[in-house]
Amino acid sequence: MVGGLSTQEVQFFVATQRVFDLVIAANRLPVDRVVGADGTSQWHRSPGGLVTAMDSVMRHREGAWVGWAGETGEAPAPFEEGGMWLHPVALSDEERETYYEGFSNDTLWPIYHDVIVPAHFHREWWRSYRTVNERFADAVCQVAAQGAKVWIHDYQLQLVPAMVRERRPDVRIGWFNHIPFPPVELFAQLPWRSRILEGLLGADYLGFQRTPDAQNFLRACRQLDGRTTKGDLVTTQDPDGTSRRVRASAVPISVDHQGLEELARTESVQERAKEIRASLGDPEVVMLGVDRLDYTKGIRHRLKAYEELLADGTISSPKVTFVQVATPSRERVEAYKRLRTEVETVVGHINGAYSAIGAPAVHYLHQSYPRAEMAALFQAADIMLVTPLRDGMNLVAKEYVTCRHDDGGALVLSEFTGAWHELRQAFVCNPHDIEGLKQVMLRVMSLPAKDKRRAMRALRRRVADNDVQRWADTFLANLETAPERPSRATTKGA
Ligand code: GDG
Repeated sequence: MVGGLSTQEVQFFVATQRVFDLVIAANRLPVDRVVGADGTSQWHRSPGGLVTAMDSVMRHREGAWVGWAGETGEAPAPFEEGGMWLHPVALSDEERETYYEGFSNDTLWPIYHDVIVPAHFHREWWRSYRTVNERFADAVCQVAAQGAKVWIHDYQLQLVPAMVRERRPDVRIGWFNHIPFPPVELFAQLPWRSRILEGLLGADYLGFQRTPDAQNFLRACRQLDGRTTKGDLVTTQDPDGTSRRVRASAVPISVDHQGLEELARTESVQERAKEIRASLGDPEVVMLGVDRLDYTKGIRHRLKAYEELLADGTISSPKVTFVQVATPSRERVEAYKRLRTEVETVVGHINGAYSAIGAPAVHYLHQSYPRAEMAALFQAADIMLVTPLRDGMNLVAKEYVTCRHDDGGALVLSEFTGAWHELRQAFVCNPHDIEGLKQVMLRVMSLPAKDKRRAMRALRRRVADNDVQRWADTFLANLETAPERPSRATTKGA
């Protein structure tokens, strides 16, 4: 008997099911079910940073993806879609509230994003998080071939690494955190902090967006649980008493540079970009924001800066026009409902005060768009405003740069994004500093085109060199070479 499953059980699974050498586990499958007017249903790609990145990675690899299909109740049977084996995990109505909206999005998300809104702690949310993580671990074990690589994603599944290890010590386990890992002072607030560290330390390799995130994790292991760390390695003991080392380091995520640039170069996208500018009334300056409607993204801050510039007469609409795409997100969580009301009130206020008939000062779009439309919007924008208060990476910044094959446009980027650690030629801002943000906007508007082009060329080189395939290759190579289990096993309590 090894861990939770006997060798015979593992062999039974491997012999009777479709199993894979690479298994992805993420909260959501990369697809949503869309039911047509005739009642037939189809699977469409779901939006969001993780899916955007992993979808292009998996197009070049064979593997299975374990995740929730987005509807509560019984899980659909596993199926193949776009060359990938999708293995749905069920969530009940209650689990959606407690594991997903509760513990993941109302406890962990705020704690991991500098407590921009207060985090809520409920023991029943934690119990549900554990139960759902067990279910994910079971599903992973069903589709993992002997010795497979298991790549677990994000804050919703932090207990899965240890749960998989317990059941299947034969597989190699990696985990990647798409969001920041908080400083120890914030992480320490979590009543279940040690259980989360134990869960993560079930992995062989832990990947983070930035080195400071990995360092926060290592510090938490040292300061909260007294574990030994050396460089990027932390020593842990498995439940059977075996001592192991786990590596925790930075592997910054990126975008499918080639694929997206090809899309942006198509004639239809370039035509559409012109059309967008024309329908905005051919303004002198188009500023653009594209975000999930999330309080971490600094949408209110950039609106405030824009409003103040209009109010003090430094700029005027429609000469300068602002387009904000705010993709619907987590709409059942209270903090997100409040944010939506706030943003829409501010937009209404700005438009009431500064619009002309047929020319709103802010074009606010609470909708989701096809990728080609996003590429056209990026090309239509003179200034891209990426102003999060805290963001693991921010793929929108990298997508904008990728779509600017004309070397046009300018990227204003918050210093609190992971992207800023790589995209140093962007025009940096501190979104909390509204005065500073206004100055950056004005500076970019008045800067000579040749200076902006030089900055854009450098940004584009950076993203082209570090694309999403390179990110995935590096992660998987790190997982491959992560410290092996030392041969000398210690006994419990030794
Ligand atoms: C998390 C972390 C990290 C948005 N609206 C539409 C649409 N999107 C796409 C964007 C981009 C993605 O969604 C959003 O990615 P971000 O990175 O900006 O942000 P999160 O969703 O918060 O992602 C983040 C990321 O994971 C990856 O590790 O960078 O820090 O928070 O790709 O283009 N795509 C389409 N229509 C939309 O309306 N097609």
